[in-house]
Amino acid sequence: MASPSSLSPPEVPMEMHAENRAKLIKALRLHLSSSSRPLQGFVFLQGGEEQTRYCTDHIELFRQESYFAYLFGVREPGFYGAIDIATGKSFLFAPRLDADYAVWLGKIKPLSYFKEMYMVNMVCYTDEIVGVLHDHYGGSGKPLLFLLHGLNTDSNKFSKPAQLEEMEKFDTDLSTLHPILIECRIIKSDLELALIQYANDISSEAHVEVMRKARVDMKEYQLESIFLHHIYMYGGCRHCSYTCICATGDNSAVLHYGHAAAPNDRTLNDGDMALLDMGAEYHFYGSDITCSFPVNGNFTSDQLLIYNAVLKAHNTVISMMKPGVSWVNMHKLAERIILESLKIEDLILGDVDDMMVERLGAVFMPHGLGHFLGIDTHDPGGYAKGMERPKEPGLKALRTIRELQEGMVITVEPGCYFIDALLDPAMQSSNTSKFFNQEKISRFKSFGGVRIESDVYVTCNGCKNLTKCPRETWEIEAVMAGAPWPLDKIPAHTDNTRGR
Ligand SMILES: [Mn+2]
Repeated sequence: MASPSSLSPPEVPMEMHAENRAKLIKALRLHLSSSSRPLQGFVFLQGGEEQTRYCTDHIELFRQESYFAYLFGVREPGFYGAIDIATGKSFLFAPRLDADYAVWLGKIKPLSYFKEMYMVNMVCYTDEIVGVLHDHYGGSGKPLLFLLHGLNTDSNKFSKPAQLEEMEKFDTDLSTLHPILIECRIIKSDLELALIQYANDISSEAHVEVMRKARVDMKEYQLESIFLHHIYMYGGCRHCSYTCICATGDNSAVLHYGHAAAPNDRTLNDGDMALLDMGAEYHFYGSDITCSFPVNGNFTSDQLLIYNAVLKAHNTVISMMKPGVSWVNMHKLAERIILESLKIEDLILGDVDDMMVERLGAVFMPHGLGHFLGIDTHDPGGYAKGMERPKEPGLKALRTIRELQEGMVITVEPGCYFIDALLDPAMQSSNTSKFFNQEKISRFKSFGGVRIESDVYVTCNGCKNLTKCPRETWEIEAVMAGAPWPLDKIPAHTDNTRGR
């Protein structure tokens, strides 16, 4: 039987993490020399800890902390890692497991296993950290540890610096490492890009599978289930980058639908739009893809109108992306294209420049155009120190305001939604009520929304879309009617059995 997938999980390139470490040390040394500081000390990170479900002994499936994953690729919990700034030498510190581990959780691996697996210079136990780092320190006095402390501008939470009982035996620097490590993570290497591409490939294929199998009267969670099965069964992806958003009907106007209190449990109705935002993660690197389509397989004229407005914004932005382009301008461009399309169809009235001044775009697209993607779905670094978040509606939701640079991976995800909580006040406000064709808009009250989201890599003179889903409405209708994807791929069996 032919596999429903053309893919198989690629080998994990551990040398990628050695490259990541080398990149960090190079940048850190450059920074230290430029501020006339000695090239000594250790980058010192604590990996993630296993968590239990509240007070129980139910252990949640562990996923490594992202900065630790970036530098060391370690999948086990309870590790520490260090990199010697003077020599570039890398160290891992493994927890000493008790004999019971071997009974319940499997053979206890020797340190040599981790040394080989993770391609580091030395592996010791966590209770040896103080001794090992003191032995290897070339400077005088206490060894200096560069710890990770800084703000995540998406969550507003701080990364937790490594903790150690005997931290008083070291000098610590809490401010240098974080901004430098973030700059490293923003620009992807070829090996990182290959993993993000794979996560995109398997997720794109899974989205197509969902389109093919979606039927009226199914439940939203069945669409989620088809996706999860495909990425795991054929892609080896045990984790998603984020909780699946499988919204249909008016749920598709709920931007982060799918959470525990809205668990993808609605029945699909004839005439609904579906908005499916789902992405697989493979060896820590993720994808973030949204497809929107009519659940019955055929677009109505209203659905065509909204979908094509969003698609035009998506395609135009991608056609403009290259190094040096301002992301704020791309966001405004997407807003303008959506507003122009709504105006052509008389949903809104008046001058689009005036609408832009009043920030009308944010009524239909309250979120930002896109965000960095990598080990985290919202990869860090959107705002470096000193970059100020815009205050205007819509723009304040931007997760980055940087100019594009070669090597960035960023999502392009314009959307157009009919959200009562935004539309009602805008239609009553003295500044914006004049723009709305109340009668036409009311027809879209329970429409929900459309989002089209692709993951895009910025090249030296343009960009490359890593996502390979059907996007044109006729492509979606063809795939939902059973056509192969890509459309020009003729299945082998049609060659001989359908002779003409
Ligand atoms: Mn996204």
